[in-house]
Amino acid sequence: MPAPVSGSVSGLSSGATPRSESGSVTGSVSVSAPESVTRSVLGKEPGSGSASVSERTSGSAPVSEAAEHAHRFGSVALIGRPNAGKSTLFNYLVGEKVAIVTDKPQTTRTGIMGIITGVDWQMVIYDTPGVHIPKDRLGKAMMSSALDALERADVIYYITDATAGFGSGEARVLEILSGVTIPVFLLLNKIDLVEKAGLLPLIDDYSQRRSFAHIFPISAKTGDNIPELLTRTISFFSEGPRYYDADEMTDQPERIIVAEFIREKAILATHEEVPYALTVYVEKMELRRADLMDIFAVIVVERQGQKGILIGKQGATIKRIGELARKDIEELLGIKVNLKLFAQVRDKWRNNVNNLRDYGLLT
Ligand SMILES: Nc1nc2c(ncn2[C@@H]2O[C@H](COP(=O)(O)OP(=O)(O)OP(=O)(O)O)[C@@H](O)[C@H]2O)c(=O)[nH]1
Ligand SMILES: [Mg+2]
Repeated sequence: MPAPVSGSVSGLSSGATPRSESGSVTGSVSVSAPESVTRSVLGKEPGSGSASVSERTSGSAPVSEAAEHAHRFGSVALIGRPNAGKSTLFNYLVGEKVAIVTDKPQTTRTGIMGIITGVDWQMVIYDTPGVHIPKDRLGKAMMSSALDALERADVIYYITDATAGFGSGEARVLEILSGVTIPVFLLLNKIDLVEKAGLLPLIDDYSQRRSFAHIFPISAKTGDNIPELLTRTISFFSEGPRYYDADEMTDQPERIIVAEFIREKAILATHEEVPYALTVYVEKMELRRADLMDIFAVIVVERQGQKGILIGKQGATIKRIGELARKDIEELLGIKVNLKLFAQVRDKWRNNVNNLRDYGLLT
């Protein structure tokens, strides 16, 4: 495992997307674009719920080069406060929407594995739930899955929201990272929203609190500085084979991604405590014809009142959730979808271990 190098900062010198930085890359590595492959997302057994999603329309990465170096392989874990932009960055790097993203904190509830493949490198990346103080068993499970991902990584990306200063939430993340000896990159995210001059005091502040292998101001939304981030990350990887096919994006079963897409729309359509009190599971995915799939899914809430909010006046809210989710699912699966949503009340499911297991939130 390479030792952390003393911190240096990329991408503050020019207004445009910076080119790769000079000098301090460890070893020699060529970074090439993730291979762009298009094929059916359904894989071998449509609707089985166990096939990996495998369509890729990536365009986010640097220019292709011939493979001149030994192939490298490594893994990266994302960590950070809720809402910092971990899932946005994860999707950007994977090149497709796999993780759901909302403006509400604690959106991600489990670890999500993604695969990024270049000509002579491959990276496994783990999205994680945001670091927070757990209030229930779900929160505890979320924090465990965040910590688990750190154990499996060669490099850690600590993502912070550059529009916010250092606070107690960030202190909690640094506490978690205090025992970590693998390289930690600090990513100051959302720089599309801040003046670059404002980043310098922030970088100074963070650098005094911990030593980072590297600091990158980035935008997970626009991709600013992400090619440079990839180059530097791969320079920390060891020689290793390609473990996954170039067109694999994740090991998440389709059934789980479908449930997550529905949850995203349900979170966005509801307010106050409802987004946190809901979860989604897919009951059935069944091909009716080669080009049409029936999907039956259940949105679980904790109380009758929440069910009323979820359904809305004359069913308007759940109908809207279904329409929006269907579009994303059709894009994911590449076929037409008939989506049927049901609402169910399960009292205190967030504190019930059996419920959490049933909903795939606890292993
Ligand atoms: N402008 C801007 N918005 C961003 C950027 N990255 C993320 N966001 C927004 O920030 C919000 C939170 O993004 P997520 O990716 O869900 O954050 P997260 O860290 O995964 O959050 P949790 O899953 O709750 O831990 C969403 O509204 C994103 O659109 C960025 O680089 N620029
Ligand atoms: Mg997330």
